[in-house]
Amino acid sequence: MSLLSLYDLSLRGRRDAPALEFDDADGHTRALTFGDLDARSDRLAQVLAGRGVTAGDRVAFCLPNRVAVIDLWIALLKLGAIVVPINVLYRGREIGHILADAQPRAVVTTADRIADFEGTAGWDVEGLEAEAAVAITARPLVRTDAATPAALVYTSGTTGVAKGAVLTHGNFIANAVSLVTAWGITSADRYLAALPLFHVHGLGNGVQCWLASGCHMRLLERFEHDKAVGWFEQYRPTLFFGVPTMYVRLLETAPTRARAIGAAMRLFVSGSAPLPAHVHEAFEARFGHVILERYGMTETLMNVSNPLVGERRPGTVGLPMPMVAVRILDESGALVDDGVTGEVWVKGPNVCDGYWNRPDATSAAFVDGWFRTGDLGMRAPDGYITLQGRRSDLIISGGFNIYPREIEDALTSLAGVREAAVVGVADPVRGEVPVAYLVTDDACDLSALADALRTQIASFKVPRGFVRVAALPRTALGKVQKHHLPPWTP
Ligand code: MLC
Ligand code: AMP
Repeated sequence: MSLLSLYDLSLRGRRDAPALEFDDADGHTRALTFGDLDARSDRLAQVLAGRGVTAGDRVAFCLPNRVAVIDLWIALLKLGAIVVPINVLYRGREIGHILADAQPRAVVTTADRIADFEGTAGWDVEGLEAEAAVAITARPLVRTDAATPAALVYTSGTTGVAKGAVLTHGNFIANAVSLVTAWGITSADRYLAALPLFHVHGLGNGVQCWLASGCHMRLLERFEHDKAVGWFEQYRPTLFFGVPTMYVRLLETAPTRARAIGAAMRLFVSGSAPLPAHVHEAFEARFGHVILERYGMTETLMNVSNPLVGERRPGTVGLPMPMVAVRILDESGALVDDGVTGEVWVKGPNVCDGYWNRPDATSAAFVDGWFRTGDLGMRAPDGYITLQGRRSDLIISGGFNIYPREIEDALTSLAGVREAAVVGVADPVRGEVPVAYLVTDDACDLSALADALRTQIASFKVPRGFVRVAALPRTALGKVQKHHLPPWTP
């Protein structure tokens, strides 16, 4: 089965059913049926084929959430092409690396951003939409199956260089089928989509669950915390997927409004970063709902989830997903006992094929068919898994990943910065924020560093604090001992 055959249960099987609501560029709310989505993506596929896109080609997009992302996703799958999502917050360094690695035929983006993709064909999304509006409605005849790559999703590696996880049609199918089953999603659900569609939480979970179940989706351009309550009240969703920062923001909702939102809701799901137990508890008190926390990765889609029916245990990520096996191993590769911390390894049809162009990274990540997540965890005797950090020094801020090494490299490329060490510091809203410790020339102006970085890397990666130190604490072998850096206060 290809992903498209799964979608056809909705696209062709529920043609006249309302599928999607979104705001167009003029701020008008528009509605589409599943049949409309099928026809729109057929037309867009014809336009893309006319521009030379064929099976196996990579086509990137760098767009905020809008209907064009949905049309593109389905159209590119219909062509057997490989979708490369690019975070809209990415800047020069990040974009340059993805383009050089994925070698996309084109990047679909807004007119104002085409210049950011120098060296690659930039296709203006509005131009594509206008052409598609008058194209013929015919589905291309391209054969795809579970092994066909569907997307190349970049995720930062421990080396600081982002790697493209090759996610197949089969990976997305396995993830969609397990989530729809495990979380009881049906065509009666109403899903409020506020997560960015350029990451797997929004794309691999949100969009897939929607199309596989045939439920209704309200697409928001992005999560804006001052407007979020209004959307919940207006749309009355039954289903919401969010990162912990969104739940922290939602706690500001007045109690009576929160209760009313909770009364219409069936399921709140959290993931992509740890949900603090106190947020879990405060949310239950305010909204009358126990958030269901789950654990996934770009490379594996969803691995572990608290149950829909049964105990959703705060501070844990629950039990392995229906098709996923989980083992926890020590440094020597031996299974650890219950209650003992080790590295989480996973296996299942959800796990990606490997990293694009990176045989070494791929063989380092896979051992005997098991994928090493790099996450540390522990299993309770009743099977519930608790995550306890990572083997690497990944920082997660608002659900976006930050590898210190990438920021350190960007910092040391700036004039006057001799050495840099970046660490994550706890933040009540974003979970963590990055802070930089620097050894610099006397003339180096710390206050200018943030602006200089902003042109190179995404704003969420720009350190919130810059601290000058005489030297970085190092081991005898020269490795920076980040835990010996002085504390930082905002
Ligand atoms: C955030 N910003 C955005 C944006 N999201 N800008 C454009 N589009 C978006 N989608 C920018 C803002 O402009 C601002 O920039 C900064 O981020 C913070 O914005 P805010 O309005 O203060 O937001 P806040 O209330 O803090 O919430 C941030 C957030 C965002 C939660 C909306 O962090 C977010 O969308 N996170 C989701 C990330 C995600 O999907 N991760 C999944 C990865 S997959 P400035 O310049 O002021 O800093 C994965 C696997 C798995 O991890 O298990 O799911
Ligand atoms: P990404 O590379 O963006 O896909 O991020 C994946 C990482 O996010 C995982 O390896 C985990 O470290 C982290 N993560 C995802 N879900 C959770 C969760 N529920 N609790 C803690 N960490 C999580």
